[in-house]
Amino acid sequence: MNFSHAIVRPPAPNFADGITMADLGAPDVPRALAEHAAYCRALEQCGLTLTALPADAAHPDSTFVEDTAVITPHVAVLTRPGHQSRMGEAAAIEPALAARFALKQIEAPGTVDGGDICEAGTHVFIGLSERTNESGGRQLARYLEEAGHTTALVRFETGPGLLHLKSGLSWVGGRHLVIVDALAAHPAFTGWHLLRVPAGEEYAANCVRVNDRVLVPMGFPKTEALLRAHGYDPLPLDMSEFRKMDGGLSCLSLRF
Ligand code: CIR
Repeated sequence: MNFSHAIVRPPAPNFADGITMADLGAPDVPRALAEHAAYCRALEQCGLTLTALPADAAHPDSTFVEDTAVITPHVAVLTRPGHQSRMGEAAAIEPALAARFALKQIEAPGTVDGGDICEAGTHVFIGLSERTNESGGRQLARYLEEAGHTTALVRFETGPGLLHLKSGLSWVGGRHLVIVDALAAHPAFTGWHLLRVPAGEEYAANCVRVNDRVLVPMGFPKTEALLRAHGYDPLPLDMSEFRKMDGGLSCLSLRF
C-alpha cells in the first residue's frame, strides 16, 4: 500500500471496442479520457510519480494495465492475459517493465490477469477465474512464494460485476478486506476482518489503498461511510466510463 510510482496508459480512441459483460451502453471516449486524467491527478495527489505510456489502439482494453503484470516489493511477473484479444498487451508493456524490474513470466498454457491478484501485505490471494487458469495461478504462486510471499488460490464464479477477483475484493490495510457477499464465504478469507459492501454498492468493492488514502468509485456513500468508520480516508473518483467496460479503479494502474 506504500507506493511511489505508477504506470498508466490512457484509453485509445477505440476503447469502446474492448470486451464487456456490463449492460451499461458504450463508453464516451472523451469522458473516459477526462476520468483517466482525474485518476492520474489523484495518484499524484497521493504522492506517486507517474509513467504514462502512449495509448495503444492495437488493444482496445490496454488502458487496464493492471492485468499485464503483478508487481510486489519482492518480485515482478509479466502475465499472460486470459482473453485472446488481450494477450498482446503483455508484450506491448514488457519494455517499460523490463527497464525497471527483472521480470519473471507466466508461460503457456498458463493465463493470468492481474485483476485476479489481490496483495494483502505479504499474503497474496490468487483468483482462479475465466481469465486466470490453474496453470497460471500455480506458476504465479511459485514465483511469489520463492520471493517470500504466502499465497491462497481462490476459485470463484465469473458473473456480472465479478470479472476478476478484485472486482469484488480489495485489501485496504491490516486485516481489512473490502468484499462482496458473493466471495465472503470462501475459506481463504477465514480469519480476515471482512468489510462487506452493502447491497447495491458491489462495484465499490474494487477500491485501492494508496498511501494514506483509499481511492473509491464515486457514488457509493455507504461504502465510503464503512471505510471512514474503520479509520480510512476515501478519495472518490468518477469511474462511469470504465465501469461500462467492466473496469474498476485498480485496473487503471500498476503501482509500486
Ligand atoms: C476486460 O474484459 O478484460 C476489460 N474490458 C476490463 C478489464 C478490467 N481489468 C481489471 O479489472 N483488472
